[in-house]
Amino acid sequence: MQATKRHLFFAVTLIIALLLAACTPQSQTPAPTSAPAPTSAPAPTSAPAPTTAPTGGVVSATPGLDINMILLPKFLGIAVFDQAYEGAKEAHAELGNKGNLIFTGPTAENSVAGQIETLTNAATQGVKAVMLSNNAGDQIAAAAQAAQAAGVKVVTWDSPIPSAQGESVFVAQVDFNETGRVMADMALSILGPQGGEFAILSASPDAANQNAWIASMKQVLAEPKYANLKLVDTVYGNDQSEESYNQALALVDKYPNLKLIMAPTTVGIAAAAKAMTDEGLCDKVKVSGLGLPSEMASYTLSGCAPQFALWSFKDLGYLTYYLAYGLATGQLQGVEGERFNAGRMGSYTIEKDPTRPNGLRVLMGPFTVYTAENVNK
Ligand code: RAM
Repeated sequence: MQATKRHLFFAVTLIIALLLAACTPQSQTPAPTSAPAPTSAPAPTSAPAPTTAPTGGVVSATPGLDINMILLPKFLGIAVFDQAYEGAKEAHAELGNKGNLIFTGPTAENSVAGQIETLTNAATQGVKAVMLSNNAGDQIAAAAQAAQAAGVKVVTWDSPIPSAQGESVFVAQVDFNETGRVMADMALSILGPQGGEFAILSASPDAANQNAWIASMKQVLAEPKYANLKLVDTVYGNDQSEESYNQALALVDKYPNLKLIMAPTTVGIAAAAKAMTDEGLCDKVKVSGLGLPSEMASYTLSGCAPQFALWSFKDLGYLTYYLAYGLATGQLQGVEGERFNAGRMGSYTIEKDPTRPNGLRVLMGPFTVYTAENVNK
């Protein structure tokens, strides 16, 4: 009798799940972020979701399960990671996960060791998924592999594990090769065809995302169109405001003809813009890169940082949570071609990461390029 009831229950649950799946939008294009569309050059690059729809269904994860999940940023105290946590919390509530969503991270000074430690301890703390923005390059791969072996899914977001070892899937905010082009286009647009000297102010030397973006920018710079843009140096402010501020000033001292600082980090770009503003250098040295509108608006309106780009970190946290929940509950296997629903963002496909030899990714997008016209919208 009990068994019959259980069968009936499962059958009804299955039918409801199938009906829900049928009603869910199947679009391959991620919903646009709330950020406004760019209103002036350079044109935004589109980072569309994969267009080849693999056969098979779209997995809509059964809500209400009970798993503990960790959202692990590079370190605590960066605004965009708090935004990602907001998105993850939204998904956590939507999915009715009875377990805990833990937002934890190391300090900036202890980022590499701290991230490795959190991964290492995850399994014994009853955690089933760690969502990692990797700040440790491949140094974290062994800990990630050990965590996976102990039953913890490791989903990266924002910054992947370069070798993909120990990583189930990477949620790519945008296509990493596009990032290089977006930055090159902003530099060209700011400096004009006559170009000039510019330098990169990056985050940490182990940050896989920044390193990949810098590499892709260098490739783009080799094209004839960008011949007058002369990259003179790459320095690191470790995603710390004061260090980035000092590095920006040191660049100006070292390169008297410097015309632009390109910072592919929200911390670095805001610090560089503040440094140029404080020193009255904005007429001589412009700032661009990847920035948070709320932190950059005054510098964009003043003309110091005429253009910068970003994506929605809230959406990134939300999408990452949906994927990690599906994997950690065994409803997704984490294989190429698998499709899943991510609530309000629609459906996504796990695909080969074209920017890393052995990785899998889910591509979010799009980029938004901000200028004086849309930075306050
Ligand atoms: C900083 C971090 C983050 C990066 C952004 C653009 O907030 O380095 O990883 O994605 O900049």
